[in-house]
Amino acid sequence: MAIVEIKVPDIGDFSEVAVIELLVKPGDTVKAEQSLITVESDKASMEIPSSHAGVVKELKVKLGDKVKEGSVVLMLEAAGDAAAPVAAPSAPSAPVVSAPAPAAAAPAAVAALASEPVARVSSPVAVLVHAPSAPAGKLPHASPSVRKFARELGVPLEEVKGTGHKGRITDEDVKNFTKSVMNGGARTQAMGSAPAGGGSGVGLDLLPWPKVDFAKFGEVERKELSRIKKISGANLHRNWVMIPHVTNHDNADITDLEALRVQLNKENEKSGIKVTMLAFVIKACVAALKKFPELNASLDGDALVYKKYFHIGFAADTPNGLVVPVLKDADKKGILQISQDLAELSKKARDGKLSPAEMTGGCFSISSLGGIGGRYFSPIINAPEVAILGLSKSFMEPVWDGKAFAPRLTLPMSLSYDHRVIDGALAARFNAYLGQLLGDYRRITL
Ligand code: CAO
Repeated sequence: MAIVEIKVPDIGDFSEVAVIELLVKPGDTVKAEQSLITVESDKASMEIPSSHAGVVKELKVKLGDKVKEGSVVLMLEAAGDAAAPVAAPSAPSAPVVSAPAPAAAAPAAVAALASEPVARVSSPVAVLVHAPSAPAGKLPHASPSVRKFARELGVPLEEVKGTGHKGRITDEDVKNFTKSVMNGGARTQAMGSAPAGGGSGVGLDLLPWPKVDFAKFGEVERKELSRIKKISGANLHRNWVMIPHVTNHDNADITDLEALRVQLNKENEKSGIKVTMLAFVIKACVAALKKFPELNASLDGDALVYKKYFHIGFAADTPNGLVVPVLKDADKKGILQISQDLAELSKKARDGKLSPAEMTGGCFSISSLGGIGGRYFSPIINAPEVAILGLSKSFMEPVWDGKAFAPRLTLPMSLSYDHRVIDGALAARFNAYLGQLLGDYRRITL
């Protein structure tokens, strides 16, 4: 058994942050990746996970302390092979960044839906979501672990009175709220929800999740979801429930572009940079976003915030689950630079080495399953973005050119959009324009 120092990992852009919560105490047994403390900057709060499993010997920080990368959080008697971190290397370099959902995520139109427990997933995390640049406003003041706890119980945090420092909501406040509801407290009235089957249109009145003892029917094995899956699942759930999604499918004729791609890769063989279709699509999307700026925007209450920058997120499939690295300033980069950035970010994603800064700030996302297969799908929008483009595997099809059928390479594109912001006609125009650009890449210069 060896004593190891557990330090604050790379926390991205945050230089000094305050410790606002101690999640463990001396004597506690912790697992690798378990959260130890919560720190908070003016923009977001983060839980700092343990790089090792073991028993907490001594805390080296107290509430209110300022810490930065490298600060010692605690001394741990490490279990097993003491020197080596048990956790996947992802944990220290990518702490969970949690922040109150920006107001954009809950405009008035969905207030009723948002007041349902299922839609109360209010702690976006770095894995998928931007750290909000807008001030938190009237959003509840609570740490990620309290938010998680409230989420598990279906407690609406904005109705809980915080008794902690500066009105911060504590675990105890959430428990007390739950008790008061169990005892017939005011929540049902406060939420205006009708009794089951009452048909007020406010509640979802869903049946409870089926509880099945699967082992009764055959052999089973139970495995915890990965940390990334848990985090991205909560975000996907919120986005799916709160955003009225519509998906518009279209095709792009990429016959000529594919020939250019193959040619480029031949010419650049020695450089080691491989160009995939995704790089061309990112560049074309930037041009389409410039032409249709509503897709490069976010909802903020009753207003739209138009972004003048072009940071494009792309879904990356990793052994631990889905993450969305963000390729910054795609408008200022050429195809080769974009390809290089894509390769670097994808590798970091697979190795669990993305920093929070590399996963935040996106304006529009692309989910490409083109390297795998399938034909059209409905990607879920990455809030607070308002649209996401899904790409499937290109295929050859006979296309009538006015005189005869010609074999053309076709890229299936699926644009999911937030119907509160984007009308069907606009989405169709966006896709058609994108198709034109991909069909004749020279148009991108126009
Ligand atoms: N049609 C046909 N082939 C395609 C293609 C397409 N649309 N897109 C890529 N390919 C090919 C590439 O050219 C490459 O071919 P070679 O091996 O012959 O060179 C191969 O497929 C693999 O490409 P890639 O996946 O390595 O590279 P990429 O730039 O296309 O994608 C990345 C990078 C990170 C997006 C991808 O690896 C990935 O993780 N995709 C999964 C995303 C995902 O899970 N989305 C679902 C999220 S839920 O909405």
